[in-house]
Amino acid sequence: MFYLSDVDPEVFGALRAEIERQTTQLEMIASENFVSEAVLEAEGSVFMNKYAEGYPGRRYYGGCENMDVVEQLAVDRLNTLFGSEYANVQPHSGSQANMAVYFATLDPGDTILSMNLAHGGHLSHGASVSFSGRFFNIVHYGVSRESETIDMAEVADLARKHRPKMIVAGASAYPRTIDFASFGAIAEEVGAYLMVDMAHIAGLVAAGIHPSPVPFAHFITSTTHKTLRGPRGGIILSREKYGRLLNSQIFPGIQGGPLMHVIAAKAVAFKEALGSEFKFYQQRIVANAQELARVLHEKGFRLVSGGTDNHLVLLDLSDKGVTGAEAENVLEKAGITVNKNAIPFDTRPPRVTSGIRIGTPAVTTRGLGPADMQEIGNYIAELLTHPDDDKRIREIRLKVLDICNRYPLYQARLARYEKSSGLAHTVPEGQWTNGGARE
Ligand code: DSN
Repeated sequence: MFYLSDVDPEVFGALRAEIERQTTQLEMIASENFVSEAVLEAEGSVFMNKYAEGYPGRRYYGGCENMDVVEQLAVDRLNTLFGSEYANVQPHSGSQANMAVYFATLDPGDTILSMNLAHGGHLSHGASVSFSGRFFNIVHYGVSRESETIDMAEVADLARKHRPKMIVAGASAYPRTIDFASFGAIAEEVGAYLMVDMAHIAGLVAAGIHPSPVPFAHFITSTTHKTLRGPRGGIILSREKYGRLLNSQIFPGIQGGPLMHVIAAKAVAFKEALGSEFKFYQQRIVANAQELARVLHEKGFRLVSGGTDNHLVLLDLSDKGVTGAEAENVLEKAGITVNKNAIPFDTRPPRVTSGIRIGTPAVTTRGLGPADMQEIGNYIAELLTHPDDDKRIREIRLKVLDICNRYPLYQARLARYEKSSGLAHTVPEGQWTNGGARE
């Protein structure tokens, strides 16, 4: 067998280091998660070798019968999961899912009304540095200064004034429930399409914990790797009547061959999401985030919007003498991984920020519950209050390691990596071997 450790020790070294990092730190980046072994197996498979341009039953290559099986499974499971009529599982990412919807429905220069990135929106919703901001005329809504929640009156006013062809709802740093029904009513009133990008909350929606956008939106996009806990990738949901348009916009419009190994992994993840445990998992994500919010609030930290309804909390550090960047750094030293994040009306630049975003999907996958959140909340508060106290940081790092040991992750994989290192090549020099693919 040609193990990675033997063929490419440098890549293997990085892989080993990464699994060690993932297993010995508390992953609290709100957009990340840990997939199951079954998802990893499907993605790291010979599905990778196949071209399958087209759609099930209508491919541009021979030999696609097994591709048709996995793609159809993914589509059917996804429609069952969200109660949608049409699903496309080929987008390589959330950004490309969004691009396909825009390109299928808008002309360059058309107006999109979407959430401001600085208030928790997303790059692909019209930021000037993204294709979306370059191709279209963007008008942004934001959150109200008082409540720090989406100001639906402002959304309605802007929609009436600018008559956008599309309204986009969805966010990447918004801790509250999004009112998709109101967005739908505003879109209908002004004759706009409504696109909901539910990437962050897709798992909560699938489990019925966040209201579904499916009854209200013309188009729904998502990634598959956040709360949904699948492989990295994108999806589009819609009504059957838009199916042909969306299919042709993904392929050949903006993509070539679908990543069939990723689609196989998506199919597996959707099956897992249809299972009875998934709802419990999503409920626990929210319970964990709310417990974390409670502890941090009790310790004197200000939470944007006062708390959370979902999987993340946004912490305002502007009165704490520590920037978002510094906070990210000190937490990382102690083994707690988060990201600096702008808070609404932030006065600091995006590379510094006054906030951090903390999410619970990955630690919940690991098995942590509200009591652990209490412990972690206390550590976060201590670290952010004493960011220069190296002794304290080291002590907390050990306590974080202890939590990680209590909730092990990818143990069988780790053991396999141990075994697979140090094997010698068995092929005579100069002989063509296909790198072992024929074994
Ligand atoms: N980059 C993702 C996030 O962290 O929220 C959104 O695509």
